[in-house]
Amino acid sequence: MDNCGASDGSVQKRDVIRVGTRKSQLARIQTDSVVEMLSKRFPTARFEIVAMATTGDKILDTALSKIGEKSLFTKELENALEKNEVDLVVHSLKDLPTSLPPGFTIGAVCKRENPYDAVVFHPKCTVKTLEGLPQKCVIGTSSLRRAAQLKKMFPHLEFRDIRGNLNTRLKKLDDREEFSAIILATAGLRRMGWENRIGQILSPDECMYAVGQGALAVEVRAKDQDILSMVSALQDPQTVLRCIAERAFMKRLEGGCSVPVAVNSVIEDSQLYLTGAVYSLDGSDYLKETMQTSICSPLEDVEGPNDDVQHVGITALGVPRAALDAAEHLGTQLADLLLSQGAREILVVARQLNDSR
Ligand code: DPM
Repeated sequence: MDNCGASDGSVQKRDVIRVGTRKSQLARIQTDSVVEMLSKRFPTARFEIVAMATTGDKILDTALSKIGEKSLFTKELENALEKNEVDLVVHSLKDLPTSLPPGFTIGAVCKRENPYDAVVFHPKCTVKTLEGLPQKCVIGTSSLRRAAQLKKMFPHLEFRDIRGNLNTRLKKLDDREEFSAIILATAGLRRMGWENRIGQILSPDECMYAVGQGALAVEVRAKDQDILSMVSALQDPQTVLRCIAERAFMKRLEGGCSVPVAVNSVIEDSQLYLTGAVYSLDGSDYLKETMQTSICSPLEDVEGPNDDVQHVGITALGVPRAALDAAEHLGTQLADLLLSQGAREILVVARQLNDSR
């Protein structure tokens, strides 16, 4: 008799668990890795992957920051979730808005990869640091966040939009003489198996990362207790606390992928540290602060289980409620501090300038 594996009998009742994904190669790789982790923990469950093209995949010629739509990569997948065509969907957390539509939740945030940005140089480029590149070299990025920080740090360089999925961008870099280098997330490059193309990983002093960068999120129907409890096996408590703080910061600032907002978070000795910043488009004007909170929870979690509680769209079963609350509060407080120093004005101007480009 096959009696090995999953302790969760309820999930076993479904013959197949359907997993939705975007069609890009990176999305497929990310989804495969989540399915592999789930299969290890639930060896008798059967998974089927359903791939779909989203609006974000279809509009390849416009910079992300110019397409106001927040749910660019998520809407089609959420429709499929809602209609029970799929049971869970894998996303890069950084592509998920800080508020999900009602009925959905992020049931797991997996252990974070390296969240920092990396520089990929043109094959003919012998210099392997941004600092060392000659005057006026052109760097490709469509991220306002990356461009703002790097313009401030490396004023001798020029920055230009580059769009398309990772494969397209790398090809645009290699096949043309237009760009000396492009900036991409280290996590994405590693997952694609292109780590050998990384010339330099940017430190947080040079370029802080985007909210949620480097972490995979599993989106589910908020009421689907069986699937919620299954995916919660993938939850990484430290990653989830850091990402809740980061998302709360973004939410209070009313940011999105169309504003230059950056973060850096660290957990050390039960303290969660969050650094957050907002920039003008050219990086000349900016505000940056760090705050911390204790995430050491009392032994008894007075508030009881958190099945029904979301923190910035995340349901973190198994993580102490007090720590989740503290993380969310940290992000909100840090945003309030920056808002009191004039962050809204910086973001309003950045948004207007970007819209009129
Ligand atoms: C978001 C941004 C970018 C992606 C904006 C930003 C980069 C866009 C660009 C919100 N989503 O980072 O400031 O460079 O024009 C994206 C990537 C990954 C998830 C690729 C990348 C992979 C890494 C991860 C696109 N979304 O950033 O190089 O899982 O975090």
